[in-house]
Order: sequence, then structure tokens, then C-alpha cells
Amino acid sequence: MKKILPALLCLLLFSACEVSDTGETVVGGYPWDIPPTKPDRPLSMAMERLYDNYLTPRPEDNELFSSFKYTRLKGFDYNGGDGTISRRDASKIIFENGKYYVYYTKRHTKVPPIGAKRAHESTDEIPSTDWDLAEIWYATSEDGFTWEEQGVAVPRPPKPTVGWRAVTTTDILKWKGKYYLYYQGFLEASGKKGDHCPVAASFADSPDGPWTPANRIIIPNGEPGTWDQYSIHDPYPLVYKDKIYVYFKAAYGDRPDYLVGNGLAMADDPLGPFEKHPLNPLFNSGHETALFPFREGIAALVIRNGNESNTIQYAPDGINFNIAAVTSLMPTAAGSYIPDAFNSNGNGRGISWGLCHFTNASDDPAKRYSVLARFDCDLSLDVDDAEMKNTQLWLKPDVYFSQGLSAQQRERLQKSSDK
Ligand code: AAL
Repeated sequence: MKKILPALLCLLLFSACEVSDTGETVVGGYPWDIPPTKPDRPLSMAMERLYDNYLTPRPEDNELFSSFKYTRLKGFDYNGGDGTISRRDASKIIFENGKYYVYYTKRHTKVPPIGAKRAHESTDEIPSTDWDLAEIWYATSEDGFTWEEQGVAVPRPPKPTVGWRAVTTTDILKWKGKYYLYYQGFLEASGKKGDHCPVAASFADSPDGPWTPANRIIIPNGEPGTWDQYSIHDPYPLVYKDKIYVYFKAAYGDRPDYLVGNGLAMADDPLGPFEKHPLNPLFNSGHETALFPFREGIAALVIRNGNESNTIQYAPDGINFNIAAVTSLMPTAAGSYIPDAFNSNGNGRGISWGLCHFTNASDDPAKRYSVLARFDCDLSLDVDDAEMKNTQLWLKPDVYFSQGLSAQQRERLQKSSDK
């Protein structure tokens, strides 16, 4: 009855009016100037979603929408790009002793990697993948653009200690005045049976080290048959609700095109025991997912692999993530500068820059190596950069043409009758 009277009135008086959920008569079409809050009128699913899923209906006002700008770094040497030196998978950046610190995977081998498919040919000197035979190095910077490599932070321990084959893909935690590096500890050349490894850790009193290895597995693989049974990748520590939260990735499934998910392990002590969240995986997509405290929850850059590639997601409870923005050209393996990564106290301020990597630095696949780069964005409550909120990207034709058809695709088209 509540809706019938206004509906009748509608019929009698206007041709273009509707009845909203609350029974009010809504006159005319959707407004010219987009209402900042959900209007009380019938809405299509897309317009409902616009108000329900995103912080604001316009990306220009959405604190979790940003485009990304990139800058080449100064200070790192890559041996002329011959594939023997690679730097990748930067940690989050911390500011200590008046400078920025970053930790990353560095491979310096006699020859470039031969590739995962030829992993059985790898030796103590011939790396399979770009991160095989790698170690964890660190660099400091005064401005975030020019970096000075300081040396190795975590070397490979002797066989058979976890990480003897490679220590890679690290990230840092500061907890009660001490520093902890979590990283992937490989016990065989990556590619031999997949990219299998657990997580190991080292700790230090200073960001310059010396780092003491725990020399044991800190976050173990899951039970046989479960999604993270073989790999725990990209360990990513934050302090949230007074606990240590380490988000991580696992690639799972037997298909050639694996699925990628991200989960969470929590602990009260940096060296464990870690308890995996019962709802894992918490993300259905995302490779090298980078997270940061945002308002009362956690936000995440979900960059690639999966249905929700190229999204920025938000969980007010750090567990239940939803898409908060869809964007493009996201930083690969972002390590952001997160001043409040360990002390956000329910008021996370967000991020505005960090380091990422490009894994295809060489045009020659036989000289594969990666380079670190800087990205800037506005995912910060303390920055207001309208240029970063531009949803239009005008990429040069070269960028598109570099994504050319493969030989197989050309052959298929050649054979196809409906050209
Ligand atoms: C990455 C990360 C992990 C993987 C490999 C090196 O970018 O997801 O670190 O093991 O690729």
C-alpha cells in the first residue's frame, strides 16, 4: 500500500517518475550532476554498485583510486644489461637514520638465467629463473630517486639450511625496536618442480644489520592437498590490531595457467608461531600484492593474475576485501613507502610512492634481468594530487604494437576461413 499511492499519483501526474525503495515519488531522470551519495530512486545494478562498492562515485574523489607515474632510478649498475645482474621485488621502504631503506632480491651470476623450463640444467653457477641463486641486498636514498647500494643483507646460508639455493622476495617488519626480514627460502632451483618454497626470516637491531638468520622455516607451506602446499611467496608483514600480519601469495592448481591467491598468517611474535587465517585465500587474484594500512582497515594493490587484476581493494577488517577502484598500469611488485606500516592504530594514511620492478628489462630473452624503478601515485589521505586521479591514459601506439600477435596466432588467422 505504501508504494501504491505514490505510484498512482505518478501515473496520473507525470510520465517520467518512479517510486523509490522508501516509497517516495522520484521525478524525472537520473540527475545531471552526479549525486555524491546514493539517491533515493530506482537504480540499475551498475549505479547501485557505484555507490555501494566504491568510496565515492567519482574516481576523482576516491582516495583509493590513482593512476601511476614512473621514474628511472639513479645509482644501480646492471653490467650493461648483459643479464648477469638483476634487481627485483623491492620491500616496503622504511625511513630510518635520516634516509630511506629498501631491501630487494639481487642476482649477480656469471651467466643470465636459462629459464624455468630448463631448470634441470641449472648448476651452482647457472641460474634457472631470474631469482634463482639470488640474495637479499639493500640500498639507501635521501630522496627516493637516487639510491646507493649498501651490500648484502641476507646471504644464502650453507646447504641444507632453508634458503641455501636462493633467498628472495623479501619484506621488512619493525617490531619492538628490532627489524625482521621475511623472505622466500628456496631449497631447490626454482622451476625444477615449480616455484616451491616456504618463508624464512632474519632479524637485526639496526636496519643496516648485521642480520641473524633464524635458520628455520617461519611460515610453512600448507597441508598436502591445500592451496598453499607448495609455495608461500611474497611475504608481506604489517602490524595491524597489535598483531603481526603477514600476507602472502600462493600459486595453486595443476593447470598450466595456475590460479593465484593471497592469504594471511598472523602471530604475536615475529618468529612465530604463525597461524593461517581460516578464510584463506583472502584474495582471489593478485601477484606480488602490496598492502598498506588505510583508515581502520587494509588496502591492497592487486596488480595481475585473476579476474580482479588491476584493482585496488579494501578490507575495513583486514580480512574481507572488496574492489575499491579499477585502474591500469599498476606498479609490478610494489614496495611502497608506508610511514605507518607498523603503527597505524586504526588510522592508516595510505601511500604516495615506492619502488617497483620491470622484469623484461632486456629485449633479448637470453639476457633476462629485472630493474627497479620508482612509482608515484595518490593513494594517500594526506596528498591531494588531481593529476593522479586522471582515469584517461593516452599511451603511445608503440605500447600497443609491442603487444603483437604471436606466430601461432598469425598461423591460426591464416588458416581461418572467416578473416
Ligand atoms: C615474483 C614473486 C616471487 C616468485 C617470483 C620471485 O615476482 O611472486 O618472487 O617466486 O616472482
